[in-house]
Amino acid sequence: MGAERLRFAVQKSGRLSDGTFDLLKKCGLTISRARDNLFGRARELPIDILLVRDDDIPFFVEDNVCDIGIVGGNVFEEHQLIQSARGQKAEILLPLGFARCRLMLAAPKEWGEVSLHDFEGKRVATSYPGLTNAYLTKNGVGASMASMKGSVEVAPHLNIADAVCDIVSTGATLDAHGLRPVQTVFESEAVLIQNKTALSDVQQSALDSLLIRIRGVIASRDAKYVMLNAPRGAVDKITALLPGADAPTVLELAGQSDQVAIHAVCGEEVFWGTLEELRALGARSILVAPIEKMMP
Ligand code: PRT
Ligand code: ZN
Repeated sequence: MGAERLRFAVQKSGRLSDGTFDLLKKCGLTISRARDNLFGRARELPIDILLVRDDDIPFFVEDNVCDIGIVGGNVFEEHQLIQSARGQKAEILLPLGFARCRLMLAAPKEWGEVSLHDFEGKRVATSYPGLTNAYLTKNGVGASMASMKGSVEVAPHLNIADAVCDIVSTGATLDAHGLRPVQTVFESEAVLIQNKTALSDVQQSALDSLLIRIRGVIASRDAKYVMLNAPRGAVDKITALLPGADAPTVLELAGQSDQVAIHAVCGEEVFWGTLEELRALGARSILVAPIEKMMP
């Protein structure tokens, strides 16, 4: 990897990789992969990609093997807690809004209705002993941790632990193993992390370009361009309903002085319910169009 290129660690394949490569594509980057499938290279910016397991990404960024990386917030924060003796040379640059999940304490259904304090004195199986223990301690609960790399949900059946603290998305895995979620310990999403040491000018300018593009992709993800016609008297009420829109454009319709066209960029998702409310205020010919690119 050239020192004059930004070195970027991403997950080779798994729950982060689709979101990561989709993001890079939307940033206008085409990645050509080497035959060993370990390295990639962006054509449009001086960026080298290292394709690795997610667990290695915080180490690579911290040890300056790579300058930046994308990893789950859960994995990064756990790394920071457990590896704090290493000096924490990595930090979060930007949350990315994909691979959302929750780290949750869960108990066997036989426990019935339980609260956090029922974990007192119990043994909790988890791949996140740092985050779990910190959360329980902060809430005045003393429990012991059974560290496991995977298959955490089977631990109570095997009598390795009384309860678990694991990543939950839909909750189906917990349910299938007779476990019920009790408390969220950590809300996670993919994060862009960076090594704290200074970059070369070329690397810094590649990172600056990448960040502008990523911010643009995130801003336009839920954003919609909304166009509608409405009675002039309803403009205030209608613009108040448009989610996350500031300063819409209001234009008089040709030949109809009591009617206007309203155009607005909505920064948040536009739901069907909102369209019904707009219609009830007299809005007609409502169009909601996706926005492909946006630069604040
Ligand atoms: O091979 P490599 O080491 O790179 O990948 P991995 O197998 O360690 O990780 P991977 O790809 O499974 O997950 C990467 C990251 O995705 C995690 O660190 C989280 O930040 C995020 N993520 C999002 C998830 C989930 N959703 C998820 N559902 N990680 C894991 N799960 C698992 C969970 O562990 C449990 O087994 O899915 C199951 C629960 O799912 P539900 O839908 O049944 O609740
Ligand atoms: Zn992993």
